[in-house]
Amino acid sequence: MGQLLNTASLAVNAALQTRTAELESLEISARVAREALDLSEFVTRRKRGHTHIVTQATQRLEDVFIGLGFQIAEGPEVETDFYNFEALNMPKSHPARSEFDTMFLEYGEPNSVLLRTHTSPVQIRVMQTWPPPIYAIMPGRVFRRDTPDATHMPVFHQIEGLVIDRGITFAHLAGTIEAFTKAFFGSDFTSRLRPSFFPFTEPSAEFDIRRADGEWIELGGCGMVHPNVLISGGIDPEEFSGFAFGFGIDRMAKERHNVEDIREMYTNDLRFLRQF
Ligand code: FA5
Repeated sequence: MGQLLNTASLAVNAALQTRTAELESLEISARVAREALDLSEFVTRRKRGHTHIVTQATQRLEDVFIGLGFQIAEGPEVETDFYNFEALNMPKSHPARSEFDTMFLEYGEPNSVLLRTHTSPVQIRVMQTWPPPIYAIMPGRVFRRDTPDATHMPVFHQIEGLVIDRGITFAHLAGTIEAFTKAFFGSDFTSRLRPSFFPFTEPSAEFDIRRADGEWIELGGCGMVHPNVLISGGIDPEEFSGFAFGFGIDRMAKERHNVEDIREMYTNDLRFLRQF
C-alpha cells in the first residue's frame, strides 16, 4: 500500500509542478503584454538641430590652424579707438580710417568707444599679453555700417592670424596661406597674393583663392606686421618680425558651400539652413 501511495503522490506532485509552471509562465506573458512600452517612436529618425553654417566654418578654420600649431585668442567686441585704429598705425587723421565705416558708441569722449570694425585690435591685445614667439588665430564678430548685399553684411565674422618670431619672412606668410587654402577648401583650390595696402602691415597683400571653375575670389588681407604696430604691442622690431592676416569667415562659408548670396545665411530660413 505504502509503495502504491508513494507512486501516486509522486505522480500528483509532478502534475502539480507542471501545471504551476504553466500557469506562472502564462501569468508572466500576460503581465509582459499588459506592461509593454511602445518604444517605436525612438526607433524612427528624429530631426536634430545642428550648428550654423558660419559656426561650422569657424570651427573648421580653428581645426586647420590648430593643426598648423596655432593657438586661439579672443578680444572684446566693444573696443577703444586706441586698439581699433591708433595702435594699428592709423592715427587720428589717417585716411584709411574712413574705409572702416565705424559704429561709435555714446560712451566716454565722443568717438572714443566703438564696435570693432575688424579683428585686428586683438593682435595688439595678444602682443601685450603673450611673450613671443606668437602663433595665434583670433576669430570673432565685427561690425561696419555696410549696406547688406550679396557679399556684405553689417555684422559679419573675421579670423585674424598673427605670427611673431625671429626671422619671419613673407615666404612664411605665403606658405601658411597656401597650406591653409588646400586644407580648408580642398586640393582643387589655390591661392594668390596681390599687392595691396593696409596701414598696419608693410608690405601688404590681398589674399584671393581660385575656385575649381577658375574664378578668383577675394577673401582677406595680410602682410608683414608694421614695426609701429610691433612697438604698440610692446615688441622690439629689431629682434622680432611677423606676419598677420584677416579673412572674412562668412565669405569663406559662402564659397565653400557655393551659396549665392551671403544674406541667405542670416534669414533663418530652415529650408536653407538644413542643407548644411
Ligand atoms: C581688414 O579688415 C583687415 N583688418 C585685414 C587684415 C588683417 C589685413 C591683418 C592685414 C593684416 P578688409 O576690410 O579688407 O581688411 O576685410 C577683410 C575681409 O573681411 C574681406 O576681404 C572680406 O572677406 C571680409 N569683409 C569685409 N567687409 C565685409 C562685409 N561687410 N560683410 C562680409 N564680409 C566682409
